[in-house]
Amino acid sequence: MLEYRSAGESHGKGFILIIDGMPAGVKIEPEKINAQLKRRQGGYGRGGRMKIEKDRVEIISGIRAGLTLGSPIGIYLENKDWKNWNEIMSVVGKINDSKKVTKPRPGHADLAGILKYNHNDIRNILERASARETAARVAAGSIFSQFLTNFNIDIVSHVLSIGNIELKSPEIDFEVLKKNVENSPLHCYDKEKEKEMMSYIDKIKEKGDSLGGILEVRTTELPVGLGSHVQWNRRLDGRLAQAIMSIPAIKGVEIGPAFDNAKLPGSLVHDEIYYSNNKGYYHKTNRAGGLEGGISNGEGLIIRMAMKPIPTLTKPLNSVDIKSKKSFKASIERSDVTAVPAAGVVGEAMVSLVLANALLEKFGGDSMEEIERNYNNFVNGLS
Ligand code: EPS
Repeated sequence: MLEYRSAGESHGKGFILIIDGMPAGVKIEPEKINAQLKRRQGGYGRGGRMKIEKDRVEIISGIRAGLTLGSPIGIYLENKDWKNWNEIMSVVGKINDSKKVTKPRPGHADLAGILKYNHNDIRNILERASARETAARVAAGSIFSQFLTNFNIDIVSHVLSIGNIELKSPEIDFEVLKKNVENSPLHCYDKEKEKEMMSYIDKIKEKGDSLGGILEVRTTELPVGLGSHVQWNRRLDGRLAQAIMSIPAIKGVEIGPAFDNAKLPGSLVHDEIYYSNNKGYYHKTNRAGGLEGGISNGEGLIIRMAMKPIPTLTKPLNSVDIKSKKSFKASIERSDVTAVPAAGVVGEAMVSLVLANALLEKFGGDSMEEIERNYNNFVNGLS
């Protein structure tokens, strides 16, 4: 089983991550990880923190001469902002009462977190709840996607809406979509709509407010047979939904056009099955989003996610101070206006994790050679 864990706080020294269960002999290029980290840091609408951070990985273990060893992969990711916080975040010493955060922000983990963990300083919750942690996920995700490349699986994300400015999910080839989205400030395939979204972000920023949106993650065609219908927790759709919903601020998930499909009769929803000698079984449509019965059906994956607006507002909302129990208006100076494009990069990482895991379950082995043998054996045996 492929496992990923991280440790780290937003303004602490940095993040450490461990990936366990990666087979030996997978080619890994650290610069590809750094390129993904850069993509996550970008995207129109990010705030001041991203000017401080320059995310790059330091690989500690598990990779030698560009290939995985089969041992745990350890990675360190520095927080450049730590130098401004090392006193407040110090491992030793005492926290001065005046430095404690006592004003919970609506929409954050602040209040539920301190009640659950019995803290009287909200910083003890917000530091780990911060979306800074998603940088570690993206670093790990790049390792998973470099593994998936060996099976011709590529992943892309793109923005379908920012606030109420929206686009249709496009009927275009994966490669065309990827090309259109590359170097686009909002990871958006339509340049005109993108301009509209950007000026909307500017307008909302002036008002001290924030925006959410809808994103889509797509993959190239997956091998048939990942996931299984036989047990609830082996269904790939359920596993993907859990992984996507674990991204901070993601509140909805949809596989294929699920919510539109729900309004239509079945005859207009289900993908008809065809066969040809060179392709084998195939579909002409992909309204199932690449999954049937919790199993990949040979088509590409299409998964959408809804992100709520970032809850750190410069515009105040009602809250209660946990020390005085008095009402106050919550406000905070530094924040992103929107992190929807960045969430897409995190979505790609989470999809990579689930797919790499499912692929290893199906074709498992300890080395790339062994997995490739198993994979080819299965794929060549399909009739
Ligand atoms: C975040 C608040 C902001 C974001 C941060 C997530 O950071 P700060 O409190 O330091 O201004 O920039 O995101 C990142 C640091 C990142 O790398 O994505 C929050 O409260 O979740």
